[in-house]
Amino acid sequence: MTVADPDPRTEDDPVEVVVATIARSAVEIRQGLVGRRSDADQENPSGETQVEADVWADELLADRLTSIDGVAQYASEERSEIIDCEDEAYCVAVDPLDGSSNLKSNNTMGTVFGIYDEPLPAPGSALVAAGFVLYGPITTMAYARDGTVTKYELTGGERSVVEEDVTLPDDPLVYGFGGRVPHWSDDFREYVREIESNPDHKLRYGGAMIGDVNQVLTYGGIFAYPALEDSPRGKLRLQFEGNPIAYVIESAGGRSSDGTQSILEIDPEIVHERVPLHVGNTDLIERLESALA
Ligand code: FBP
Repeated sequence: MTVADPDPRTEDDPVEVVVATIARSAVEIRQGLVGRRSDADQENPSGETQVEADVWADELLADRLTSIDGVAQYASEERSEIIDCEDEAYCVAVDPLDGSSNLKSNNTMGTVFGIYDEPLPAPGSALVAAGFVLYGPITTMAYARDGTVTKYELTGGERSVVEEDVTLPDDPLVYGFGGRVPHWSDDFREYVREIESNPDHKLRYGGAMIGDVNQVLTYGGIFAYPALEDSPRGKLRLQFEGNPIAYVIESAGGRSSDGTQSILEIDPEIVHERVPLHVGNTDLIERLESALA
């Protein structure tokens, strides 16, 4: 089935207009990566060096999303300030290019989005929809709303449904864990050994959360960027990465955790705060929480 993305001028559900706008923009973002692989000589609010494509994709999404009726705020991992719009209703948080350090080596990356019905920073319980675009051999989108996840292929102006009611396979296959191994806690290292010792499990780690999470969504398993000794809150950002990914995985029947509770239950204090992120099949996350307790 192919869905013609709604025309923002006629569609009256702002959430669907936001998603359609991201779907359409993603195809352009992918094309615009060519020639924008160099460092931008500036840092994002988390202190990471931006590449030209990070800055460009953020500006493109900011322009388009803030002009949608019903969008109250735009926040991005790539800018310090939230953009306030005159409208009320939905607040959109994006990571315009997740995993952009993979651009140099031409590996997978993504765009992540969360649509909240509360001002940012907001808890994951305020999400009304979330999803991500994966720039792989094919550009795909996983989109969660109302407790269901749909996967699409994006070709520009159209979304072709490849799978409806996506759920995590029951038998977990893949695992991927970020951060330097010497900086993992002893308890986390022990848990990883247990996961690795299961002959049914395979390591799949690509250095871009979206690529790694999409493998978990496809094959079952676990992805984590845990708390580290030199960074107790891990690396990933709650508003832009943690909450949207937790929302997608929980909508697909899996679980998320910061080590003790669902990511979606965390009350944020600041827009750019980090969170230790663990997502995947329910039994693997439950075992993780016992291992870290
Ligand atoms: P960016 O959004 O700045 O690209 O950072 C997020 C990310 O690239 C994740 O996609 C990935 O899981 C992680 O950082 C890898 O980080 P590192 O290579 O520094 O461990």
